[in-house]
Amino acid sequence: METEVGIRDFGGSLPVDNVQTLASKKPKDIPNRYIRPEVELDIISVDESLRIPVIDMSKLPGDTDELSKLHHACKDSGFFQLINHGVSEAIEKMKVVTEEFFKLPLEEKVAYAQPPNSIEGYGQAFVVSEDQKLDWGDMLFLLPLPITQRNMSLWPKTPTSFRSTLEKYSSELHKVSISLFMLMAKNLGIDPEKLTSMFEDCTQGIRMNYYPPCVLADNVMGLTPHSDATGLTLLVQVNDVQGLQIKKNCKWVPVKPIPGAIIINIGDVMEIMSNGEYSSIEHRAVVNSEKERLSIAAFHSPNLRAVVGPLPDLMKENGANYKTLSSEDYMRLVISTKLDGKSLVDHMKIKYA
Ligand SMILES: O=C(O)CCC(=O)C(=O)O
Repeated sequence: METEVGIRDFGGSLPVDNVQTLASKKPKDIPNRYIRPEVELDIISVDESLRIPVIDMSKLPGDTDELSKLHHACKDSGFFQLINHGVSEAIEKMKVVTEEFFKLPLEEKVAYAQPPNSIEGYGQAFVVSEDQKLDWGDMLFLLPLPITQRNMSLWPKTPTSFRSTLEKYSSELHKVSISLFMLMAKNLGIDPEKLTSMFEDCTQGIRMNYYPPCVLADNVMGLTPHSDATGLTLLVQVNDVQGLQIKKNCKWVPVKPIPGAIIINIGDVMEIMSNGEYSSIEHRAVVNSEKERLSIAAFHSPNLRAVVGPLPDLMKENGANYKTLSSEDYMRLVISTKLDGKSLVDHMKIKYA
């Protein structure tokens, strides 16, 4: 019998030290691989007008003003906060088990360590060379969808409700993503089926991020600036410590999460499929000097039978602005490339002379 290929077969990250353990020793000197001299020079915006839009899911799809607000959020901002989404219970439970998992002793967490050459499990992502700068954070990355591809040996058994909670979270967030894809298709003037068919049986990755405090918080980076390689990302901040920043007009704008909201961002795939009508946005996570920070990102990517390229209905008279790759080749490229701003989507752009 032929075995189904999944993104966990496409390679992984090089093993690196556990940052939570390093931070717990409260070192005065932070190893050079974490030090990013450029971070101190970055400009942080205090401009309130650059705040990301808020979309009320309970008003959709009926309220045409809210629908139009969603369209502009996807076009102009690339990020928005979703309120009244109807999945609060699943989110609150997921936050609890995530915090409990990262509180476990290291010996228990490493039972779920990334196997060699795999992106799934407890560890770090996108480390592709020995001299690359490292992020000040650890993560647990799992692939709950497609269900046939789940590697249950990497799903923590402690806390005891972790698995059932993640299962529910995965299906609830997937449903929210499908509702958003349908609304976006409506706003883009295309048949919703043309978009949702690629995401109904999507590849869903859930990354639980743990950023320990750092004495040199202004010189390290929790998560390197990047845009997400996915269709849509649904992010929740677990505890009350801010750290997400998005890039606008060459400045970094801190995002203040509304309690209970899901932060949604357009991924590179959605930028490519919409032929540039929607745009993915570079973002990063900074570290706090005193408090740990946790977040959970749910990435929704097209199934591996799909193609990643501009949707024919959106090419209009000007043709394609991006190349087309099989979803499988696209995912292989994503996994083998280090995070670097919008470099991946730039690579996919067709540059006309
Ligand atoms: O921690 C955050 O707020 C951002 C997380 C993120 O961008 C990611 O996991 O890709």
